[in-house]
Amino acid sequence: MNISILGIPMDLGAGRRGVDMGPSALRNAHLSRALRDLGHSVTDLGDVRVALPESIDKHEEGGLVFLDPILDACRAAAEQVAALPAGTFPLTLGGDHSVSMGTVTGNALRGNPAGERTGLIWVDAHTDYNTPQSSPSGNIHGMPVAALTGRGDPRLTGLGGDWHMRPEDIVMIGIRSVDTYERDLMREAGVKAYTMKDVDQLGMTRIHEETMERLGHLSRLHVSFDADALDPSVCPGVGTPVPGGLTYREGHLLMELLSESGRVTSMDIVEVNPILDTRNQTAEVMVGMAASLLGQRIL
Ligand code: EXY
Ligand code: MN
Ligand code: MN
Ligand code: MN
Repeated sequence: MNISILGIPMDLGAGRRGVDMGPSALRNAHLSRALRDLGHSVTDLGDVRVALPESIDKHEEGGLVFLDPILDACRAAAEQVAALPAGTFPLTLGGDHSVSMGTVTGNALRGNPAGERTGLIWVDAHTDYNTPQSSPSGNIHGMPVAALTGRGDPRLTGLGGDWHMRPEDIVMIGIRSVDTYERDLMREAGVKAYTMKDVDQLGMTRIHEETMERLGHLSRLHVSFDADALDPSVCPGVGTPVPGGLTYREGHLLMELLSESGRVTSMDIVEVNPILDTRNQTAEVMVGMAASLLGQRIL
C-alpha cells in the first residue's frame, strides 16, 4: 500500500511548547523505514507551513488561545489531505491534537461522494470535547472533537463547511481526564467513550469488538492516536500526562486488532513532545504503534 506522510508542526493548541517537533521526532525514530520494511511504499510530503505568532506568550481571543495560526494550519492540512489521490493511506503527524480538526476533515472529504460517513477512533487520555465556554484553559487541543461534531466557536466548527462528524460515529478509548463542564457536554453528546475503568473491566479485545460493531460498517475509519493515551511510563514525552494509562501491550493489541479488521483508512499520531523525552522513547513507541496498525506481524 502507498502511505502518504504529512507533518503539521503545530504546538500552539497546547499549553506548553514542544510538540511542534513531533514530526521531526517521529522521523528520527525511523517512521518511514519501519513502514518500508513492511513492504509499503512511503511518500513523505514534508510539513504543512505553520505561521508563527509575533510572540509565543499566550494570548486569548474569547477563550481561544492562538486561534488564527491554528486555523491556518488546520485549513492547510485539510486541503492537502483532501487532495491526496485515492489508494493512498494518509498518516498525519502532530503537532498538538488541534491538528486533527484539519486531518479528520480532510480525510472525510477526500474524494468523498456525498453521504459517505467516516468513523473516528479517538485514542486519548482526554475527550477533547471542550468548547471555548467550557474549557478551563482556552487551549484548542482540548476542543477538536467538539469542533468536529459542530460544537463550539463557528470559526473552528466551520473548517469542513457544513460537514461535521456524527457523534454516534465516534468511539474514544483510554479516557481518564475529563473537565467538569466537558463531562456535561459528553454526557449528552452521544459519543461512545471507553474509560480506563472500561479497559480494565472489559479488556481491549471486547472494546475492539464493540467498536467494530459500532463503526465497522462505515466506508472510512480514521484512528487519531494521542500519545498521552498510553501510560506516562510508556510515553513520557507528552505535554498533558495522566497516570494510569494504557499499557504498551493494550495499545499494541488495539492496533493489531484494527490492522486485522482491514477497516482503517487513515491515522494521526499527535502530542509527541521530544523536549520532555530526550531518549525519544515516546516517538519510538508511536512508530511501533503505527507499524502495528499498518500490518506488522510478530509471526
Ligand atoms: N481538558 C483540558 C483542557 O481542555 O485544557 C486538557 C486538554 C488536553 C488535550 C490533550 C490533547 O489531549
Ligand atoms: Mn488529545
Ligand atoms: Mn490527550
Ligand atoms: Mn470548539
